[in-house]
Amino acid sequence: MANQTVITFGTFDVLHVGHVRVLNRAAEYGDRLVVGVSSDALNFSKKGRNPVFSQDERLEIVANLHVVDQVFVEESLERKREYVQQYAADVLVMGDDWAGKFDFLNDICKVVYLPRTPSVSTTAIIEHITTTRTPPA
Ligand code: C2G
Repeated sequence: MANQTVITFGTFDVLHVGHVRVLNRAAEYGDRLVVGVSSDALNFSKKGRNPVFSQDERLEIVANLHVVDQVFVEESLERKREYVQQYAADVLVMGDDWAGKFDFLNDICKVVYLPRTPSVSTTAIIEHITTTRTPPA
């Protein structure tokens, strides 16, 4: 089918290769990729800490990836149905850490879970930087 819109969601804080790969693979499911980037408040409620990069910075970074056509702020996990309808998405793609969580949207779009890239996470990068940096003299 032509003109398929794909939607995906994430925080995309401290952008790394796992993020880039899931976005590249998501884009292959359609012709247009829309990305919901978690707000700072949503991120805090999910992870109990503020992201390293603010939501405006994360939106700007993700919007500048060549596979991404449009970005918006994801304010709440509970609003997935509304976002899928608002952006007329035909396919919802998520990493498989969310496997099964969005199957209830199968009535309005195809739901696809992709395997996560192993051994890379924003949390591990923050941990690495925190524990290996040399304190200023
Ligand atoms: N991801 C991946 N491999 C990794 C790390 C992340 O494939 N090693 C994928 C995740 O599965 C997700 C996307 O990259 O599909 C964004 O990951 P996060 O920024 O960690 O997003 P998250 O905080 O899980 O927010 O409504 C859903 C949420 O907004 C998802």
